[in-house]
Amino acid sequence: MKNQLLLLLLLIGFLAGRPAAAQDPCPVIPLPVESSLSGGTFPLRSIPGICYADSGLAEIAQRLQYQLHQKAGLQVPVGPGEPDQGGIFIGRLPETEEKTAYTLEISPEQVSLKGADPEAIYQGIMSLVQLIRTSEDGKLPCWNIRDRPRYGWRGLMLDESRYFFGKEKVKQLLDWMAYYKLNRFHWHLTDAPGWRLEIQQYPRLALVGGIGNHFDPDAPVQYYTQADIAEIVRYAKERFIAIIPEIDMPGHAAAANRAYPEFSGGGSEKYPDFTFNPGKEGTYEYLTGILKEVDALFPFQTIHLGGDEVHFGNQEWETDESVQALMEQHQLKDLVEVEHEFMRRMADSVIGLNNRIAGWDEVAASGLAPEHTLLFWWRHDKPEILKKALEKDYQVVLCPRIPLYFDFKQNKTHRWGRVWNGDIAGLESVYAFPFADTPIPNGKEHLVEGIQANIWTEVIRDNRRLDFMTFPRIATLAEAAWTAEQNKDFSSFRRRLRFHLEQYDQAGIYYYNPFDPGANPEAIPLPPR
Ligand code: TNX
Repeated sequence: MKNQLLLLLLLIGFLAGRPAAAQDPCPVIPLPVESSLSGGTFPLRSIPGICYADSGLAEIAQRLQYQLHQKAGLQVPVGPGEPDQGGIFIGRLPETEEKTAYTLEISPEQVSLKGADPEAIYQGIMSLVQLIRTSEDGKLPCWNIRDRPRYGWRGLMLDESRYFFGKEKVKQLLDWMAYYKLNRFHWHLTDAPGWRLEIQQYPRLALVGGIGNHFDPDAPVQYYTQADIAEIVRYAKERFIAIIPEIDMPGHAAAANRAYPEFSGGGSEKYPDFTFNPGKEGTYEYLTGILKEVDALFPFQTIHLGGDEVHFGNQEWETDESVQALMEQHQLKDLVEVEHEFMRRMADSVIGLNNRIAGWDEVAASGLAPEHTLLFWWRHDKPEILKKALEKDYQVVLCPRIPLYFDFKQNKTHRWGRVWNGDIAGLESVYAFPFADTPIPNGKEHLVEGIQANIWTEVIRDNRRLDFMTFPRIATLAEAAWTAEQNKDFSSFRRRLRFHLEQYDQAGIYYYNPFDPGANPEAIPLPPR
């Protein structure tokens, strides 16, 4: 009896201590759709080469070469070649397969990575790099992976108006996004505290509007030149990430109004000069001129016009002569209708530039053409807005405050960060999104392009706190956005996450540690004393 008990204990101990690879489907984050392990290992220390099937894959093969060098310390020559030469083969999946799918087949002789195009193959490269980094003794376990994303839109938004982080930090964020197969970077470049984008026709926007931030209205000017933007757009493109710039209007415009007060529509006591003036013809010319430059800088052909929280500061529209004249001319009965009229005019400019209009969920009521419009549902307390928008056939991205606003707390014991009626954005709820009760009407699922987390920065004022609020929630977001619902399992995710925390340590990232919250104390948004 005693011996049997001992044996049982030994068995339990053995199972608990087995390497993650044998116990879990696969150590990769986000978890692939199908993964299985066959016997044997592929030797990493003597890879003869990387060969690619056709010249259209040469560049992506070089990307793999660079990744192996950077992330695994392996230098491997690259060139055209046939399968079965040994080493790593990069090839095409037949056209009958889904365009976003990739396969990764590892045998003791060869690694074969295939996709329809370089973008799909790139996602497979990220899986391969993660597998290599979790392998031991230079031996890569023989995984067989077939994978494809759940959503086409796997986004992250960064607010650089409230706080400006700059090129190097943004590039680092783009690197981690790519590592986790996130593919949309929504860049909130303008808001009340600062305008962060050079506009050639209106230089004061950056030179004057770029002064200050949420914490200090006199902080020295900070903005991206158009050359900086081009550099970052290129950097993102190499990682198959599209950038969506946001030029927030007609509200959240105080920084622009400091630079060009003639287009201000006024504000409120709490939010002075918060809006552009929708009653002046000149405003439309001015903003359209800005959007033309934005269009030339950002090739993804989607411009986000904001459109949120206009009521925070449009009280002066009530008494502004030009707004009153506009209301009379178009028979607009209240200020909300003025807002919609403004959005329709600006939407015409965006469509005229062959761009898609993106906007916060407020613009769902503006009467914009659904086929040209992408809505960002953020007001989690207003589920009916999402439901109605989908019924009207708007395309949507889901980014509700709870659980996808990363300025919210991730642990109730933290002192800083937002809370909504006691609700926070903890890892487990980020992981579980979309929730079973997220109101998506039957037959409208195809209109949900994907999900996105938003990093607002009123409570973030340095890189350390940005890291703390972003990591590891970025990994959690990625699995929610990529992995099929039936494969999601939070406890498996937590086991795989441990190894990623080590990678954050190696990269010098100050992250929140869910296993040991005291290990990295809360990074606080206060200036050092
Ligand atoms: C609401 S989300 C905002 C932002 C704030 C954020 C803080 C949205 C469209 N507007 O201006 O930064 O809440 O959580």
